[in-house]
Amino acid sequence: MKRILTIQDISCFGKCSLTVALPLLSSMGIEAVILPTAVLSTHTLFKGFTCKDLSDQLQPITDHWKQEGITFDAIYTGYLGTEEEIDTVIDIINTFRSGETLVFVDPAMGDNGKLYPAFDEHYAKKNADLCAVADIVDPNITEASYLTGLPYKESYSEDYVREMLLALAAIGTKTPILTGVSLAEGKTGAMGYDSETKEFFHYQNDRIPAVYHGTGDIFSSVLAGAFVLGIDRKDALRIAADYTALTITETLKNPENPWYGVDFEATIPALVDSVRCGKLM
Ligand code: PXL
Repeated sequence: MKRILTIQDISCFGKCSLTVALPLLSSMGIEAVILPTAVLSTHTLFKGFTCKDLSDQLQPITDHWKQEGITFDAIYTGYLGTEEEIDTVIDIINTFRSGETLVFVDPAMGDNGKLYPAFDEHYAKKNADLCAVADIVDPNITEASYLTGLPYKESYSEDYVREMLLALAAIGTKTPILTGVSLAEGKTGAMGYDSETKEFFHYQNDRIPAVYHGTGDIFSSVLAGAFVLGIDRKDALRIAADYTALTITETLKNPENPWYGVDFEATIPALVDSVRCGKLM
């Protein structure tokens, strides 16, 4: 069985980060080892959330794993609270990385042209240091523009997407994947660039006119899982994008839908089928 270490916060209520990554990776038949960077009462869209920073626990926990000889097929990082935490995570990656370890970084820090309130440009620069050591990164256009210094655009051509991917590769990432990319009217998806073979690849599905919190974490968890399972990159993009779209469609069926996340639990059987039998969703 493949084993993945995922490093992100745990928001006790509200569906994102570890409460999404853990069930999805397990459903894909992957052992998910978690390293919680902070415990929050809810995710940060709630007013008055509590947050207990666990940065000082990261080193002792991983030191113990090292002593035990524990190894990982992949390391997948998500939302990280501070610049110091990013430095610690880079150290952890360097400690556990072997020739075969896949390092997947979701540089979660903003959307719609803006950084999340907790972050500034200095933090974004530090996140670029983390992306530099990654095999795969999957920023959205906002995050990619902060990482590369290229302008953020809401309407763009395929050339802009390619330029952004080349700039991400120039930071040091082997295979950058830009998410939330629309290459045709009514479509959305992702485009990637393999800096070793110099090939671009992409997948688009129909845009669903609804926005839910935590869908980026769903996409990243499934994509990281698909890559560690050795699924071909185009199929990995398709599985992650179609599954994310399916969770949104499912949530839209519920008139009482909770605004804090999607009903991804209801669609886990489709994810299992898709990974195990290659079935399309
Ligand atoms: O979905 C990314 C994320 C993760 N963790 C926390 C968040 C967010 C986005 O807002 O608030 C605590």
